[in-house]
Amino acid sequence: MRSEAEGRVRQLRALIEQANHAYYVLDAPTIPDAEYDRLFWELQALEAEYPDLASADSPTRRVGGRPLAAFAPVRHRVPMLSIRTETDTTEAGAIAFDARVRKELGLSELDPPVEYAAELKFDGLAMSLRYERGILVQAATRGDGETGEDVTQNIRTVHAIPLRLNTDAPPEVLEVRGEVYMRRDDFERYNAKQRALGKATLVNPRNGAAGSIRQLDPAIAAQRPLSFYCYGIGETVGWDLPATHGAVLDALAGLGLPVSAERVAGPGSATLLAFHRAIEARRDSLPFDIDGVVYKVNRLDLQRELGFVAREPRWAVAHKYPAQEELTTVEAIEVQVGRTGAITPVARLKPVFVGGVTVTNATLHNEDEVRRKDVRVGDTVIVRRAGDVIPEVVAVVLERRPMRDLVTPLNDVFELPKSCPECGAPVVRIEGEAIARCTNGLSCPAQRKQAIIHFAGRRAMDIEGLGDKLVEQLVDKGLVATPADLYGLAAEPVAALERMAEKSAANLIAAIAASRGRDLNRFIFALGIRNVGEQTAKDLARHFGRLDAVMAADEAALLEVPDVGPVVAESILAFFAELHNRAVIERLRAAGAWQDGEARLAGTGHLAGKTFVLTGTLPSLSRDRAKALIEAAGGKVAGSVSKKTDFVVAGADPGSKLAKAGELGITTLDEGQLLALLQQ
Ligand code: D41
Repeated sequence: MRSEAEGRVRQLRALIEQANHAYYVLDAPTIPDAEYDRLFWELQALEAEYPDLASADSPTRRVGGRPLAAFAPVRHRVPMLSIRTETDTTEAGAIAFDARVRKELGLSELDPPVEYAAELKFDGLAMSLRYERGILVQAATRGDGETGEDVTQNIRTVHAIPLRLNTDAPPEVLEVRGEVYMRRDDFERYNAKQRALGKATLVNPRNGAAGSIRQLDPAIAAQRPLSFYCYGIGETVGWDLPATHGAVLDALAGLGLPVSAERVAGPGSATLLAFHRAIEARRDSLPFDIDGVVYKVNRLDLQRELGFVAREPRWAVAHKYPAQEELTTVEAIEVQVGRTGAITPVARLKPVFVGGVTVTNATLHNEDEVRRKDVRVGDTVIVRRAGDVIPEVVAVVLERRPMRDLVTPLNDVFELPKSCPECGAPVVRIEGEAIARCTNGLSCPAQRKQAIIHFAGRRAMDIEGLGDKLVEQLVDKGLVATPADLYGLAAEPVAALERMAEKSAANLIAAIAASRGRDLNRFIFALGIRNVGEQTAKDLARHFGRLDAVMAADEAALLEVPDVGPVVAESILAFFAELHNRAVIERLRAAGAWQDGEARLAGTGHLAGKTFVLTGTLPSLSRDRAKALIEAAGGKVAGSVSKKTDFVVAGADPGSKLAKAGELGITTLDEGQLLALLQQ
């Protein structure tokens, strides 16, 4: 009995670790969650029944043990050095590093380029993992580099970290160094869950990772979704050291350790520069935060030759990108009125350089967010600006809240105004909606300005040179009240505006004139109908062909358009029901602002009335081509599967749409079957 159990336990551990590796390291799950749970429960039951079969490397040990009173100190047998930060954040950083390395190696211009490795600089918590004879025996934080803290219990809860190395001949000792971090999607999901439960949220992924590892209660750490990437090694005994850094990482990956694929090796500073550029361009689309890239001399013998100064190796450097989060103070909290009347609280900030620009305003999203984050005037806050996203206040640094607010806690607490700050009309917040709105529509000058700014936008009528500041003046001076007024604008009064002159006024008038005759889809988008974005505008233009047909459509006719549902249809009907809007459109028609196209109404062709949904990659047809063929035959293509769907066309790697089709009993087609149907 016992020997049978022993065999099964070994088998279960292997199966579970294999599944863990596939899921957490390779990002390619091999077994369904339910199956994983069954294996896990079976293993737990066997270990409970035969306590002598329990072992430190069992996956059941990942769920967190007893809370600790304090972490025990761990002396690193090979110190964890720090990494020098290249001060020059421009591209010159890579060139300066290469020049230093060459000088220290005594190389001249005639010598060949040094080979480098470049990798990401993960923004988390540095760790040292100690494997003895292939088993994870200890995990320690970096601490001061000499002595860290024993966080083994918490690290066992990180599923990306193998508890046992994947090899039959494990080294006596292998210390792996890397960074524990939290993926952005895991961070968002965790916070959403906490918010729903009314519990504390994490400030950012880095704090999430560091804070979780430093939790004394491993059961709490176990609930935090953490990940890990290796970037080096510490002490090794009985391990065949590869010749290069790149080969070390490859070897670690071979042992089942998570190693990022985002790394390169190659000659000279050109390799480093190219990597720096390529990653900077993709920084915001990576699934986790990085604060830079790291350059390392690839050959370990050269690393040894270069050595280190003051705990920093001469053979490595961190080249950072502009920080995406900074501290500053809130000088005021005001509200902004958007195009659709949405009232958005905005923090006016002491100017701060973040994400590559100087930021003076940050959105607070809505009333509930201000309350939840408890942002008050005078507070020190963390501001985040990533990519082209609007800067936002991430959190308040409560330790720095001015004393008066601690004594009188309600000082400067934000309250949403009851009336619109621009026009004085009542502000209402419909139940169940996060956003409060000014009820005055286009009679509100703020909404009018935003409507005109949107109308002129690059993706709408694309009127060059008509920016926010100019629109503001045009509306304030009474020169323009609606988009239609733009087409009657004379050069003279425009030239008299601030920061304008004869030439710039003439250019503006010319740009307005040049926007006449835009395609219908752009014009529909430019109208700024609520819930009608660029894609819906295109769908409407393609379906109806002429604006009059869109305006005349009733709900049933609108619902014929692919991806138009009841909410969008309602917004469109409400917009055209507004007499004011109709009057503006008539004047825009007279100005020749747009050009009607050809209607491609569903209703003709042998697939008339049939709705298709595409999912996955088809072997030969592109998505656009498949859509065009279906529409040419009179069918419609929608984005999501519903009871209205007639066919789901599925290619490789289909999404949840295929499963939904199965649930609803909808016919699925492959590419061949679709083509046959089109030919009929
Ligand atoms: O991704 C990182 N955060 C990272 C950190 C990395 N990719 N490489 C690193 N390399 C080193 C040396 C060169 C000293 C082995 C590091 C760190 N150090 C490091 N992280 C925290 C302190 C030092």
